[in-house]
Amino acid sequence: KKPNVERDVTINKSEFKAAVVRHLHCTLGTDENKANNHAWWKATCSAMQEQVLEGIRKTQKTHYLNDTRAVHYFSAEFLMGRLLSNNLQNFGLFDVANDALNELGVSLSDVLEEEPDMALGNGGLGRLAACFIDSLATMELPAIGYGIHYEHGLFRQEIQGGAQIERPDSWRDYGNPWEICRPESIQEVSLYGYVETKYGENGRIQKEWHPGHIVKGIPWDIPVVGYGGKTVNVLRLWQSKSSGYFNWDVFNAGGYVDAQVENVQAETISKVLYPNDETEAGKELRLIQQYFFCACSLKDIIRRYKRAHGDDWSRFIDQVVIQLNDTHPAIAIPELMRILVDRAELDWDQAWGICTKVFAYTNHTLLPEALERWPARMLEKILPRHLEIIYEINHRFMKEVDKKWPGDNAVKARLSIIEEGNEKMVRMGHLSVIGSFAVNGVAELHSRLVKQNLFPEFDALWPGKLTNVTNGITPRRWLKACNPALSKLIDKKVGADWPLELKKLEGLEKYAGNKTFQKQFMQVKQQNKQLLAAEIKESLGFDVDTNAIFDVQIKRLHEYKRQHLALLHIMALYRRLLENPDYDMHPRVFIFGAKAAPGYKLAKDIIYAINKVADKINNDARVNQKLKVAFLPNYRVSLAEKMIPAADVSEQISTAGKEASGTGNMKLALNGAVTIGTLDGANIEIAEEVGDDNIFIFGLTVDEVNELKASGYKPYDYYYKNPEIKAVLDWLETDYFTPGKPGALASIKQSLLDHGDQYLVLADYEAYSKAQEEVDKAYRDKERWAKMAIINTAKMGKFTSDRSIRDYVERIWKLNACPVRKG
Ligand code: 26R
Repeated sequence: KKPNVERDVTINKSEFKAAVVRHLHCTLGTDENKANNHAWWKATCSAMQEQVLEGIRKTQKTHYLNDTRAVHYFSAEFLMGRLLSNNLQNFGLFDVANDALNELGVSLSDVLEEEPDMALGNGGLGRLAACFIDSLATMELPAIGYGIHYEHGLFRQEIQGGAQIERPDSWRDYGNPWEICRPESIQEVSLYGYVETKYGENGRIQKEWHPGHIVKGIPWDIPVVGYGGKTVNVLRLWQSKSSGYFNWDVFNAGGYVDAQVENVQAETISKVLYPNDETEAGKELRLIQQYFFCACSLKDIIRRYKRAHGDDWSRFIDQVVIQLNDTHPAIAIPELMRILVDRAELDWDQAWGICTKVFAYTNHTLLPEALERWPARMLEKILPRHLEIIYEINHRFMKEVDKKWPGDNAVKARLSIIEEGNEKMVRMGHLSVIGSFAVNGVAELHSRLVKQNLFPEFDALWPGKLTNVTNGITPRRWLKACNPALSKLIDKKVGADWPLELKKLEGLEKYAGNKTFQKQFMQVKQQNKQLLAAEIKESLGFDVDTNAIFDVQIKRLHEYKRQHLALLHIMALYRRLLENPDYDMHPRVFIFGAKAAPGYKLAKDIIYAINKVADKINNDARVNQKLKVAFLPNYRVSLAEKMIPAADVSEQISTAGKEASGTGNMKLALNGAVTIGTLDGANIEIAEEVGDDNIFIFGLTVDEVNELKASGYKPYDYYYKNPEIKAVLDWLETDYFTPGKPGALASIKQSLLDHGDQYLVLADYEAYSKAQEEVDKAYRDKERWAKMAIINTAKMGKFTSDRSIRDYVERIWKLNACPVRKG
């Protein structure tokens, strides 16, 4: 059965073939005999792009004619991955392309592998943005993503001698067939300089910002094809360029070289994505990046609005809603105030009334070190007018606080945008809450903690403003495209429209106990494991047994995510096997993928330790029939698409209260992996959906974590109490895993004992180890496991990003779908 979606695009195999060959000839200047896979990839993209461009044109025309309200998703990161397979899939042309290329003697799957990932993001937040714009287009909602056209995305990870090495990512080096440059929409952005205060005729104080620099923003549009191929929205990414402005002064002063230096500085803005995840570096260039893309995007929005409504601002709030993806674009709030007050000459209250009906803010983390704070001095230098505006916002806000809590200076200090201290800091989270009409966390537990701990008085001040929207993932990429075998099996059981209505997967539940279906389901898993085993062999050079449990932990490396908890357990299993060769366990392969921020020492040490322990275990004939460890280098979207369908077990073992939501947890469960996890983030909601029998929950709850910390957590107690913990920690200090280099892994032990084990690894160790024994037992019961796996897939309906977007649309954005049809 074909998906029950009517499509505008109708192109058959021979037409597709002709288009590919035409592009091979006319776009690439090569031919069928000379073309390598890269050329075939480009030609196939170009053939697709014909359909895509038609879709963009129709969509934009329809939105314009209907004068639609639209959401503008502001995000410093969009982790798109590869686009060809997704676009083919969403246009319903995957099989057409496959057959067409086949007849040309070319393998589509090889061609797809030619595409570099578009890795303009770090992790969860960036990938969420990508899933959201997929859902927005699929649901035919008027939407545009705004971000930065980084020349270099997240670094490529190499592993040398077990250690992470960062290499530049160059996703556009050989051209990007998808992006469309729009020189007609270039914008200019001001930086530095000073503010002049003038007095107008009516006594009105006028502020004029005399910038020191002006840079140009060049927009590149990336198509976002909705499933069904009807709506094609765009992701608009800004590239910085020198404007030439101000350089003339320098030039006239004889500074030709200095002028070139300024050019280089302007072009530096969009050069590289900061690879820090959850650690604020406070770098000037990062603030400039944020302001650069926000200012370009706001100008773009206002230009489009004025084309339809002229200088009448009264309908702005009906047409425009801007979602801030974390505080990275929070500077857009004072920027819109500046435009309205200084440029459009609205009075403050009117301007603020508009602002606070336009912005909504999503918080993605509670970790204190990830909350953005900018030194007031830095803001003053780069954006002098914005700092003034922030002070004015804060001044008026403090008056409001005083009305609610008269004379309470402590509450004022807590709520103020400005953090007083040695160095005055601007808290971007506070600014975002104050300047937005809605604030949301990304899972039930997280949103509760945002309300209770992060912004407590704000909830009392504005009841209802702080809410929850649980994250989701697009089932098009994360099941239909990445797991074709399972998708076909599901089609047969519940029909083919589950990618649009994921709750339909519940139809699988009634087959969960069915022997035949269990066999089919686990056969698909087995095939996927074979594919991943081949990948492991190719990348790491060793074999893994596909009858073993594939136990997968894939996410950025961070202490709170506790990859080292998994590592301690692996070492313990190794030790048990050495002490007792008959130690009873089902063979297991632990598979990791993780990048560490380049400046995060302990995270890099953990990667090194995983690789060193892996080397030893994999080459130890005494144990390697039962135990293997594979750390796959350069974890990224396209690698996730290969790992997730092959996973039996999904590791979601963060310290309770620290992982805002997680989204890998959803992807793995959707593909039939069973979770071992803590009661954290969306794990809690996953457990609610699948039921306690179909998930392995262990460890301290948020309340228990708080109690333990309040009572004075002493990691040494666990070290002395539990001989296995002591043994593996001591083992880390020897040179067993790093021959000739004793102590090379000692920093991990130190962090857990001498540095206080902030993330309670040792406190949760025993519970984790016991839960892993339960996993082992469950897996050995083939029927029980198959049933669990099926139920996990069946119960993931809630976690489609279509549901998340529906929540945003109904509760926050108030948008209407706008069907795009022929013509
Ligand atoms: C300030 C800067 C250095 C920075 C801080 C934090 C840069 C990037 C981040 C990453 C954060 C915001 C992030 O990705 N959070 C993740 O968001 C996901 C999507 O909501 C969640 O699923 C995940 O739990 C959370 O860690």
